Amino acid sequence: MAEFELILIEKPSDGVGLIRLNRPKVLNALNSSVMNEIATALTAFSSDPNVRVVILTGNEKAFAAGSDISEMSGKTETNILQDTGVRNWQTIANFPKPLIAAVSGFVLGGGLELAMTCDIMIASESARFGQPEINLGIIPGAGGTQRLTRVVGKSLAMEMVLNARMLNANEALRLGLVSKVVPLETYLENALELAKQIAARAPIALQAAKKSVNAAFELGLSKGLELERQQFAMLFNTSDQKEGMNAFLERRRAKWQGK
Ligand code: DAK
Repeated sequence: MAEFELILIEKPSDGVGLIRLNRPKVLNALNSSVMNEIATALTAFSSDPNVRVVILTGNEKAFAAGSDISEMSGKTETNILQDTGVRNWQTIANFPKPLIAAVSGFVLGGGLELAMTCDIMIASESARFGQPEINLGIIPGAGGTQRLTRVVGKSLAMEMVLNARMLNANEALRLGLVSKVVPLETYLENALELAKQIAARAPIALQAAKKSVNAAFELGLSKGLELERQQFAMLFNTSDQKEGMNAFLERRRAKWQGK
């Protein structure tokens, strides 16, 4: 894997890759180099058969406090429109394997947008979520008005985007923005345990499942059901489907081969 300066890469357990944002002095503000590194690491993980699930995390104080304001401040409309960095966001959104965000502390602006691009969010009790861009005279630009609204609904999304309202971890849990809130000391451990469990499952089915659930955000019901049916049928072309069903019938544990 390539050398990185602003993220740390680990393989903490069989089948699990971990990306840790590492700009603690600026609360993990996301500048273009960090985004390039995240996209590069994910591209490498996507073709690594030994990685089946990836965790994206920051530190206890901040997952990420947003895009780097010092990098953004002098930009013009043309700079923004021509910014090729948007490709990194697409790489993250299109990452085919399950991606878990383990978040704590500040999850703001582009940081929340990044976490919402992941598939599952596990939060520490200290996590705070917000889209405070309005305080800078801008609006969210990497999905905050779209992904957040689909999760929390219009009225609350409007309050968050128009008035920089923040959510605490329990509010985020109640709204379904995160799937679990755990003590600060164990949030990463918890995400790792979940990642290990998912990594032990049938790999092709995992990718089909991710693709199908994500289609619920992109497609209308009929098209979404059609895509689900196609993905379901495709799995009957894999050895893992035969193995999974035979193992059930023979009352033994399945051995997945990823084919
Ligand atoms: N950018 C740069 N530096 C930041 C930063 C940020 N977003 N957030 C914090 N820092 C830096 C601070 O400047 C400070 O640096 P020093 O002064 O020590 O050098 C250090 O981190 C510690 O921050 P504070 O001293 O402010 O710490 P506090 O605990 O007092 O306050 C805070 C924490 C999170 C409440 C505060 O730092 C804060 O309000 N930060 C800014 C939060 C914010 O406004 N976030 C939204 C940024 S705009 C797009 C992709 C993405 C985006 C848009 C488009 N495209 C692909 C098109 C996203 C935009 C955004 O995220």
